[in-house]
Amino acid sequence: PTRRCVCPGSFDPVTNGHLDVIARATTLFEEVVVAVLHNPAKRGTFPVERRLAMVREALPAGVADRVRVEAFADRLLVDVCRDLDAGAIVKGLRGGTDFAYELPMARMNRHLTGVETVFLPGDPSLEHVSSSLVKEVHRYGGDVTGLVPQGVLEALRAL
Ligand code: COD
Repeated sequence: PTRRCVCPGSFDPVTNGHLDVIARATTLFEEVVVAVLHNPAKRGTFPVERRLAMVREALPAGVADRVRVEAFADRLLVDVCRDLDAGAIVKGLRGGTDFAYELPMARMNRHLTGVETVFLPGDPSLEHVSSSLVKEVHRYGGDVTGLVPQGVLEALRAL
C-alpha cells in the first residue's frame, strides 16, 4: 500500500477543476505531491515558477498542509513517482475524451514501473473547465470568474 500520490499536470494555469481533484486526493492519500510536468504536446503560457506559485497560493488551509507542489521538467512521470516513493497517480476525468487520452498513459505508466493510476470523476459543475479554454475565453474578453482562483484571474489580466 502507498501513502503518497502524485497529481501530475501542466497546471498552465491551475483551475478550480484541478483544485477539486487535489483536495479530493488528500482524502484518499496521506500526502499529495502536485507535480508540474512538461506535456510535449503543449506550448507553455506561464513560466513554471509562476504555475507553482499559483497552485500554492490557491490551496485552502487544511488541504495545504498535506500537499507539496513541485516542478519536474523533462522527466518521465514514472521516474518522478519512483523518486518520491509514490505508488499512485491521481487524475481527474471530465468525460470520455479525457478517459480516451488518459487510458493509454495509465497503461504505459503501469507497464513501465507498475505505478497505478486512480481516476476521480470530475465534478460536473467544472466539466467545461480546462486551462486552455480558460485562457482562450479570457483572451477574447470573456469572464472566467469562478472557474479559476483569484490569483490566476490576476495573472491572466497581467498577460
Ligand atoms: N475536472 C477534473 N479533472 C480535471 C479538470 C476538471 N475540470 N481539469 C483538468 N483536470 C485533470 C486532467 O484530466 C488531467 O488529468 C489533470 O487534471 C491535469 O491537467 P492538465 O491539462 O494541467 O495537464 P496535462 O494533461 O497537460 O498533463 C499531462 C502530463 C504532464 C501529466 C503528461 O504529459 C506527462 O505525464 N508528462 C511527463 C512525461 C511522461 O511521463 N510522458 C509519458 C506518459 S505515458
